[in-house]
Amino acid sequence: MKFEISATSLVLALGLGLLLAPPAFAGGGAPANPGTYMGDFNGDGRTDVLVSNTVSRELYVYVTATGIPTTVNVFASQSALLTTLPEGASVQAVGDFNGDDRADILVQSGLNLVVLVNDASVPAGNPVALDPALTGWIGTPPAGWSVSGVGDANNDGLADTYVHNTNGTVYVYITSLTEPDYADKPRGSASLSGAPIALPDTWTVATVADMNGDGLSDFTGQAPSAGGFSTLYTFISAVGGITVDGAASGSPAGVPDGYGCCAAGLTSDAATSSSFVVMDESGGATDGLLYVFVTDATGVAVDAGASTNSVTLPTNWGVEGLADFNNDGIVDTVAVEDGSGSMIVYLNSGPGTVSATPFMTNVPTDWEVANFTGMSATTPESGSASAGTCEYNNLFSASTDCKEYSGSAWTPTTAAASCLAGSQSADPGVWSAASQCSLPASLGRCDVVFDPPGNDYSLQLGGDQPTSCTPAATGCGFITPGSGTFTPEGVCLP
Ligand SMILES: [Ca+2]
Ligand SMILES: [Ca+2]
Ligand SMILES: [Ca+2]
Ligand SMILES: [Ca+2]
Repeated sequence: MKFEISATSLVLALGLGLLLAPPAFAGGGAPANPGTYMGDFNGDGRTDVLVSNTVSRELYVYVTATGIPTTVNVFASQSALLTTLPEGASVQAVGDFNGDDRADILVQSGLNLVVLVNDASVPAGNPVALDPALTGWIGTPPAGWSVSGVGDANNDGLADTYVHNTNGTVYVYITSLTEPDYADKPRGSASLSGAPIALPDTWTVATVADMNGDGLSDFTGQAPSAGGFSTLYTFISAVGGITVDGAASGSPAGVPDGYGCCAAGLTSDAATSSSFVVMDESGGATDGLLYVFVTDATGVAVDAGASTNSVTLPTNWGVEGLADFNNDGIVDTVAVEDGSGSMIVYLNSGPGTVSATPFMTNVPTDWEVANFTGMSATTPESGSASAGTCEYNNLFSASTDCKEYSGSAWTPTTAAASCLAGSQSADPGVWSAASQCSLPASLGRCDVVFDPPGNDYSLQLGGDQPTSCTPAATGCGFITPGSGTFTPEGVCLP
């Protein structure tokens, strides 16, 4: 990985000052996090819904029927159980990673980001299925990084993966189908991927979507509340998808406190830029209200005249996301009732206009619409916090290595002491409070998990040794008192 941040984008992120006035909403309290993973799993243009069993970890797809609105709105004959995830694995996103117009599933297992590929050879009308021969691997972000969303950052028809870390750095894995050993399988490209920006570390990534309609996905950052509202800033992608067009970027609006943010999509026939939708989660007088910020053609400024209230959901109902269920080019609103599992789609014909509300299905007990995307006022982080890093001369491998102290038992004090003490195989190191190693051209990473856990750490191996990965992998296995798990894909790509 490269972590080069352009000077322009940094200035842009840190120089924010011009904020639009927040909309006049009452609000307060912490927003909930409704959201869903949805996509077109059978390639008919209608969005289908991925659900997961929270106990058995099975993944199931409800394929949306033609003829909405009617009384039966799920194709039972095409809906199917796709797979059972390993323990600890979770769905992170849905997108078309191999360009066959069928949705694929991004899963995180350990630190690995794996793509389960939808089988495009399934004949029309048959149950959707996965093609295990095409399973891909996007990359292995270090602990502390989490998936922000997916979009097509470089407009090549393949979904790309946005991740961010607790320091605010955003990184985009550009998907390739031509990487060595991964022909036809989705794989993060070392040469095409990169970091478009470092947000201020108190910001979150609110949404990933093509906001200005140029085919390149963009992302919107959200500031913490400034008292009453929090600022959004939309970073418009430049060609290639891993740099920001600073002149085209801007702040569309502020989100009132108590509102969940944001789901994005096209909300009218005439629209070329994406709108974004926020939801009142405050428990106050307008609880459940959806408000649609319609953007102008730039995608980064709100068209105040076109922005409007949408539906107000009943108590106990939550928005699961926005997607086009009837293939008319306008996103519809999916809502699910807590407890009953009843799923309804509000078929939208404009930003504030609902033309029908067909019932989709009942999601059974123990099943939920798979994982999270869509609205959030705060972006959840994964991985254990790092107590700091140590760069040192590894006497075993004769290389400059870096160690991240990542376990729960480390404190900055104990980790610094460990670093400065060195060991039988290392000279005393140079301690840093930074949470991430930043060696260039690493050979890979060694994750060491102790039993009982606590003093875990990760090593970035071979910072300046132009040798192969093999000795680094061997060195990983020598680490005592346990053994490490070597991956050639750590903080840096080879
Ligand atoms: Ca479909
Ligand atoms: Ca696909
Ligand atoms: Ca792409
Ligand atoms: Ca764009």
